[in-house]
Formats: sequence, C-alpha cells, structure tokens
Amino acid sequence: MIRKAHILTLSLILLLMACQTVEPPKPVGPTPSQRQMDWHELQYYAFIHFNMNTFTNMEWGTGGESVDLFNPTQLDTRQWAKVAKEAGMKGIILTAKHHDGFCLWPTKTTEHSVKNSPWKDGKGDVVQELADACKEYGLKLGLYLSPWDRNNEHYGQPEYVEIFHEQLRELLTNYGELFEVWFDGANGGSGYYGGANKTRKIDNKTYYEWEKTTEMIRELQPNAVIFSDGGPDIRWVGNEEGWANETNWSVMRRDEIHPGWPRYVELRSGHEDGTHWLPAEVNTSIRPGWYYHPGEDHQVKTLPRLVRTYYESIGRNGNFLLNLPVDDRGLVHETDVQQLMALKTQIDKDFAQELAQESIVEASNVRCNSSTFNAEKAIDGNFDTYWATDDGTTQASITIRFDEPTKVNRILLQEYIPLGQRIKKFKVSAEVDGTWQVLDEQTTVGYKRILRFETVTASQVKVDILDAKGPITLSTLELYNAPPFLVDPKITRNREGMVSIEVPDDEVDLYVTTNGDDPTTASQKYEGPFPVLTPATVKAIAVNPNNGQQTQAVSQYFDLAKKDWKVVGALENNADVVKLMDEDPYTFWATDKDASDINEITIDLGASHTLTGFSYWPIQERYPFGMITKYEFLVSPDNRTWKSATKGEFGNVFNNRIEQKVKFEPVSGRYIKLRALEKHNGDTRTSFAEIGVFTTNQ
Ligand code: FUL
Repeated sequence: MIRKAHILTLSLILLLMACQTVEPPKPVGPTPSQRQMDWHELQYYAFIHFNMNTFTNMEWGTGGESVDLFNPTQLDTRQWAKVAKEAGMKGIILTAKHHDGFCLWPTKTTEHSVKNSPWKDGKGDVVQELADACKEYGLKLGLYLSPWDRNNEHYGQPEYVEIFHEQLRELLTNYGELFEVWFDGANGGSGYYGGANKTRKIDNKTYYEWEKTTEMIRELQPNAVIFSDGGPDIRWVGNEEGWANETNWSVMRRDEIHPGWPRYVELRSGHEDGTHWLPAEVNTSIRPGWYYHPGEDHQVKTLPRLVRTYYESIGRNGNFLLNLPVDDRGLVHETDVQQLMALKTQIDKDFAQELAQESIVEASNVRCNSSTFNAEKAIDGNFDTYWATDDGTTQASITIRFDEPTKVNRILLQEYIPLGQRIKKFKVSAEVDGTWQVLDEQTTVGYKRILRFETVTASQVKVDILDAKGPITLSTLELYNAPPFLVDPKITRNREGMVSIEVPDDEVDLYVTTNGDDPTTASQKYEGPFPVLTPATVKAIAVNPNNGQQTQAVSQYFDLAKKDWKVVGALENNADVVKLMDEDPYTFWATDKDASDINEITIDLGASHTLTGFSYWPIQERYPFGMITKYEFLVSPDNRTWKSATKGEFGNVFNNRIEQKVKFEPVSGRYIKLRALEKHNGDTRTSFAEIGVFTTNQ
C-alpha cells in the first residue's frame, strides 16, 4: 500500500512538474523525415505503365523485342497530365524502363531505347515530354526504373550494375525535380540478355549495390522518396490488388527487408515494433493488367471497386498509386478517363460537408489542461495543431456533441505523426435516441484512417482511444454523411448453369438482359436464378426504387456451361477435383505434395465442340502456390490422339492473379488437357482454381 501511495504521489509530482511548462509530447518510436512527411500529404497520384509492352500486348517483355515496334501514333503526355490533374491526383510516376529493358529516354547506356525507334525518327524523349507536361499542370514527377533488365547482355555481371547506376544518374540529373524513385522487386530469371536467351539469377540483396544507389539519389534528388519492398523511404503494401490491412503501422523492422522479400505479407500491416518509419504505398491498376491490352477495354474497374480501393488505401493509412495503362496511341483510354472522373465525383460527394467542425467537442483528458492541446485542435481543420493527452495517459475519449441529431456514416481520423504513430486500439460510438451504440472497433490510425458505417442519426459521436504507445496526439477528427451509394450487381453462374445476380442491398431492383443490350427499367426484372447453358452475355443494372438512381450496366460473358464436364484419367474418382470447374475461382484443386508427377488435367466436355480458346484462373488463396506460369493446351476427339492447340507463358500471373484467357486457331474435340510446363517458383504442386473454354470469338 505504502509503495503504491508513493508511486502515486511521485507521478502526481512529475505530472505537475511536467505541466509547469506546456510541452508537446516526446516522440514515440521512429518518426517521418521531411521528405516522407511531404509524401504522406500527396495521398493520391498516378502510375503510368507505358513502353515496349504496350506495343507487344504483354505484361513482361522478354527483352528481345525490336525497337521498331515502339511507335505511338498520338502520344500526348499533356493529356496524361490533364487527366491526372482533373482526377485530383498530385503527381505521375512513369515506367522509364520496365523489365524488358527498353528505355523511354535516349540514354547513352544502351541502344535499346527510343533513340532507335521509329517514333519521332528517334528524336523523341518520353520522359522529357512528361516532365514538361507535369510542370505545366503543376504535378510532381516520379520515375520507375526496373533493376531487372531482360535485354542487357551484361545482366548478372558487375558491368550491368554500372549501367543501371548510369541510367539512374541520367534520370536523376536531366529531368528536373523528382518526388519518387520506384524500384520493383521482380528480379532475375529468364530473358533475352543480348541474345543469350538464358536464365540468370542474382542476389537481390547485394547485386544492385543498394547503398550506393540510395547515396546517389540522396545526392542528386534529396527530396525524392525511394520506393521498394523495404524502402528505405516508403514500402510496397504486399499486394497489387489495392488494399492495406486494417491494422497498418507506418513503421517496420526495416533492416530485415530487402527487394523480393519472401515475408511480403507483413508489408500489409507493418510491424508494431518497427525500427524505421516506412509507410505503405498501395499500388494497383485501373484495369486487370499493368499494361494496356485492347482485350481488357471492357474490364476497367467499376466505380464501386475503385471507391472501395480508395477507402482501403487512403482510408487505411496508405497512399494510393493508381495505374493508368496508356494505350498504343499514347493516350489514357477514354473508358479509364471516365472511371477516374467517376471516382473523383463520388469521393467529392462522400466528403462534401464536414459535420464536426461546427459542433461542441470535449475530451476526457487534455495535456496539462492547456488550450494548446485541447479537443478543439482535432476539429479546427489544421493538421499542425492537435489534441494531446498527458504523459502516461494512453486511454482517453473525445466526444462531438451536435446541436441537433445529425446523420453520420463516415469518420476520418489523423494522428500527428511527426511525433510518431501511437494509437493501437480505438472504438467509435454514437448516441442515438438516448442510447449509446458501438459503430466500430479498430486498431491503428496513422496519417489517415477513414471508417464507413451504416448511417446513424446521432446526437453525439465519441472516439475512445483504448490503447496507445504513448500520449495521444490527434490532429483531425472529421464526420461526414455520404449519400446512398448503389453498388454494381454481381453476376455469377454455378456448375449447373444457373445464373444469379446479387447486390448487398435488398431494397434495390435489378434488371437483366441476355442478348447483349444494355438493360433499362423496361428490361426483364430479375426475380431469381435462371439457366444460361450456351454462350451468352448477361448484363444487369441495379436501380434504387425510391429515387430512380441506377448503376452502370455490369456485363458477364458465359461460354459453355460445365454441368456435363467430367475430369478423366488418374483423377477421375477424386471428389475434390470438381472445384476446378465449379465456376468459382475462389475454390481450387491442387495436387498433393507427394503427387508432383501430376501436372495436367484432362476433362471430358460431354460432347464435341469447336474450341477457340481456354481460360485458367490461378489460385486466389492469400498464400498461393502451384501456379502455372508456362502452359500447353491440348484437344482430342477421343482421349487418345491429342493436338496441341497452344503453348505459352502467363506473364506476371503471380503478382496479378486474374483470369488468364488464351485464344487459338479453332480446333474441334471433346476432350481438353491443360498441362503445366512450368510453375511459379518451381513448385512441385500444381493448382487450378478454374478451367474454362471458349467456343465463340468473345
Ligand atoms: C510488378 C512488376 O513485375 C509489374 O510488371 C508492374 O510493373 C508492377 C507495378 O510491379 O511487380
């Protein structure tokens, strides 16, 4: 008891002493550098994948492509900049060189560049044109320089590292100020390599001399942040789908990380006990691929998907780097522009009117009872002022009291991160009709956290910080009432061939067509699942019956139904194998560890068809394995004589696990065989999430 009393008195004395002068809390853990702080403020900017792959319709070029192929007909970097600016983005990062080694600027280091291409008779410089356009539109410029170079003959030798550094030096010196330098983690493997056509392995921890690379960037572009799996300034978020974990620390044990780090899953949430400030950048593409493919013109991400990505990146303490695959004309495609603007409009609507600023705010604890750190500082619209609690107070609440009950469905919080990221656990509640209800309970906040919840009419909203690494420092608390949002309907088919259309909100009406026309409210109303057994495109819209608002038309092509399909051969009696043809890419079938000899699947389609292509969904598991990277597809009339219909590579299938669609010259047959020639990482197992065929030109 005496001891306890002593400690209490001592703490009180310390507190009183501490509060004689009102000081900001001491930093907790690693804190951001000025260049990292400037980067946090950018929030949203564009990635542009454009170079040789744009003209070869590939995701990963081999490096053996002819410079003659690079010839955009209407290249206009001012259009890129205008689009980015109007979309509310703050900068553009361009793939100056991708893995195939083709350089978008007339480098002195290789002949494999724009200077030998037909574009502008070899006098053009895409990097320069973009630098000029960014200047004109008030945007920042960043550059992606792939360390891996599948073209360079010296790749794998020390000579190439010098070339790589020299390329970097050219980019750092000739194009004005850069805000970010982007290094990809994909490294080493097969390539053209000056005609050697070999596989070359490097040690990506040491080969590129990262320390020297960083030093050069610091010297020539002191304000630029360096991106890679492990920074040193900003980190990859550990997926290319566009999300950070809900728990997302901006600190990591950085010394454990290197480009190509196998524990990349940890990049999604950071390390609570991180040793360095290393915030996450969420990179994803507006289309399935990073590069432009005409075949994906209809797969530009829907508005709900883009809105979700916004909330799961910026709303989860990350910056949002959205890729625009510039097309082979040299322009951002019209559909992409339209979706970008739709996203901007929707986000502007969601955050149109801030509701907390005009209200009364109170906190359960205010640092030294000082007006410098009172609760008002969280609602004054100024990031640099913040509500703070006393030393030793890591649990406290802040309450917003409205004059009259107010509809709310969004909360936005920001910690004052120049003093470190602190909050570990918090809870948001609302008082509705005199009763408090919990809206959400979450973990980290960081630079920015946004929560969405069902609309409540609240007289008060309270944030309880339940645990923090030190005294709380909250810069921003904002509340919004986003308007109702119609979500695109989801169209799926089951193995029996029954098509279902779903939306999360039962109150909306659904209209559907199967003849390719866009549905209207005069089309067939969807009442329940219906059969689609032969090739057809199903389209649907969702309509809010209260105000007539409707979604864009969602379209889904279905080829042959799979109800009569049967796996034959060694796996005939395997009960699970049906998962590779159940129309659900989220279920899969894979060979056992000890059945590594099985690397192909044979299916009896039940009848003979003229086939024009096939599809393969790679496994969608969080920790994928057994993904086919090189394939052969065969067709047979009788399961005895086989004809090879096509053979090839699924480029970047590991990072971008979308449905792989391959077309070939028509072949007739009743049996099909998908054979894995190579698997990612040389896995012994082979996995199949879904196999499909095409019998039309869709
Ligand atoms: C990946 C690369 O391999 C892709 O091609 C793309 O550039 C993406 C942004 O990073 O890892």
